[in-house]
Amino acid sequence: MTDTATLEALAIDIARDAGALARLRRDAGVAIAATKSALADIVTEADREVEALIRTRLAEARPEDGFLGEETGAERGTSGITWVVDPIDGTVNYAYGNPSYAVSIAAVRGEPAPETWEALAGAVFSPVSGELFHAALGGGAWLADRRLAVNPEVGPAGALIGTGFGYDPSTHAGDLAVVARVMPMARDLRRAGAASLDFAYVAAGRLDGYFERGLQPWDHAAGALLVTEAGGRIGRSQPDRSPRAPLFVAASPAIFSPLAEAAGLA
Ligand code: LIP
Repeated sequence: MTDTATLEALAIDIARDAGALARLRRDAGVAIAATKSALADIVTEADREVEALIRTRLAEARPEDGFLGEETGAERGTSGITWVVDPIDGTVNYAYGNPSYAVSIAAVRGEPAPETWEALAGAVFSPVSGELFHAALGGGAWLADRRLAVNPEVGPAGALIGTGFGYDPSTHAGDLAVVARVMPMARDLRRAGAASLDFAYVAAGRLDGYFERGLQPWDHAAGALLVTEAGGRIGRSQPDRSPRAPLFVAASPAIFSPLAEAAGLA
């Protein structure tokens, strides 16, 4: 039985190397390789190269584990553990040269389905800032060697809340309607463009809460563990209760319930 600290250390080690490659390729100039679900949903050659590095290193270290990556899809393993990977989260930022992007690597136990898996360890590495957020189940959430905790309370000016919008333009009106419902509790909004960093910032107390509809498993696998290990709460709409893409809410206990209600978390 692999302990979670071993998985966390592997995620940290590979995230650092993957992030170094991503930054190297960014500095050399980025080529858009293709569009995916919508014109705005792009993949760069670096996304593919970085995921290949991560996949190779994981296969060398733990050949019996499964893999679920944004760019190369799923491969089942035999160990009961699956690695859920976003090689460059914040791809549009990356393509524009905006520093808000991250490598997100998580190890989960059970079926590779967000509704049922148990996150065991994760690392979110921001190559430009050099910040590496990491967590292991039961081991706390950390920024390097500093223990993280969500904000215990919201200030009198209101909550600082992160959000995001999907690539499909037809979803934007609905997203903006939710923003209008959330604004009365907010001092301001932030839109980082990389979900894994939004989750990490909630865990670090840099945001009081975050919500977004339409995240993919690799966007949230590591970040959600950071939040819960930092004392925060995670809510996810149930797919059987809405045909729409799942809604995620991550927040300190101080505002989770009002944010989840305003965001429409059934
Ligand atoms: C992105 C998320 C972001 C969301 C974007 C996109 P990607 O992931 O991190 O929060 O708003 O639409 O899904 O595509 O850069 O890996």
